[in-house]
Amino acid sequence: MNGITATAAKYSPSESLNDDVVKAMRSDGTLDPSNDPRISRELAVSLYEAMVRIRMLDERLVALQRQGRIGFHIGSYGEEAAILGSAAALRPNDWLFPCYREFGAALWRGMSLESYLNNMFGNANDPAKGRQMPDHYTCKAAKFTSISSPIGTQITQAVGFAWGAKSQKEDLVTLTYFGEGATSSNEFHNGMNFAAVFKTPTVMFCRNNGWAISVPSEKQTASATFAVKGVAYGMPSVRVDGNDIFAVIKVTRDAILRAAAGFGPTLIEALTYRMSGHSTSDDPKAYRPDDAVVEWGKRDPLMRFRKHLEMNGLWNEAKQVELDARVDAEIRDAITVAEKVAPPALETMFEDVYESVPWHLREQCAEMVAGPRAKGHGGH
Ligand SMILES: Cc1ncc(C[n+]2csc(CCOP(=O)(O)OP(=O)(O)O)c2C)c(N)n1
Repeated sequence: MNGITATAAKYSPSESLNDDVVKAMRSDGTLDPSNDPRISRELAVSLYEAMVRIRMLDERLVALQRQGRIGFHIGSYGEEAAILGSAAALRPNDWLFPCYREFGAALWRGMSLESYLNNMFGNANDPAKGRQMPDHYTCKAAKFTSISSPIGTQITQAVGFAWGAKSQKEDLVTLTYFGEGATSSNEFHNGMNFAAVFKTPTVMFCRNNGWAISVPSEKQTASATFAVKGVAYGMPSVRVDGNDIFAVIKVTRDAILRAAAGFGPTLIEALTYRMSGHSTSDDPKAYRPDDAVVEWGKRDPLMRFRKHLEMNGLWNEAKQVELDARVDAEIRDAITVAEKVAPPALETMFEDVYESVPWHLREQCAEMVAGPRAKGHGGH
């Protein structure tokens, strides 16, 4: 799928952790040979294009929310390299157990833009049938499970799924995303302990984006780093520059191959930054000074990636202008289509739970469909 090859490495938890942060991109446009994932030029350009696409989607979806056309958006502005780099390292059979910021990974794995936007509008074609908030998409074909809003629950799901696959001798690895705030959850402890004890083929991908809504990462833990937590559970742990897509691919690929070879889980702490608010329901100006945002803006993953491609003759201004226009049109067209689709019919609310709907729910459904709430609602 991605032209990535490497051999699996076995290393002990304590050996794995040092204060170094894995980086690949150098200011002269070259890659550090020891951390170079050696991906093809085509893959690098596709990843850059995907990064631009999700950045533009983020901007557009925030605007749609502000215009009252969708109810909510939770984005990945600033965290695109961590998300796309890790998704690009997966093999086709591997599964993703997401948090809620990784729509870029779902799109990269094959979820269509149309399907994503159907969920954002909660329309009749939404795979979640409009029963979830926006940004609670799912795509089985992309091996991308549905979003877990309760913090950390996807971690135990990923571990259980991997354990099941291991017992059935299936060649697959699960990768689960979570923020550094989720390392304070019970699910993190349960998942980490079980994964390490049973050596499940799981990659624990922590996006340390500096914030858990308004709680800064330095107040989240008394540990020196988030990666060090993995050592206590007995698994190799690595810190990576989360805004360096090449380094992210390298460490994630190593962890996947290690897991697939039967050596168990790895914890990855990707150092990145949440450049916008937690979601469209949040105003970070209430708790965060602008200086850090300005500082991290200088390490913007998209800008760094573009610069690297330009220095290697793979990108230029004309290509950028063409890409911006193409992606803008693609997003606009897809929004126009998704917005026109009617909401799910009200009675669909009663589907998918009972094989035969009990009498009292049938009665409630009939009452609702005949009642005033149905007026003007799609499908009635
Ligand atoms: C069990 C639970 N408690 C609280 C919340 C409310 N909540 C939603 S997101 C969030 C912060 C999560 O921060 P982090 O894990 O660092 O992820 P990030 O949003 O930064 O990507 C909280 C507390 C929740 N969704 N679930």
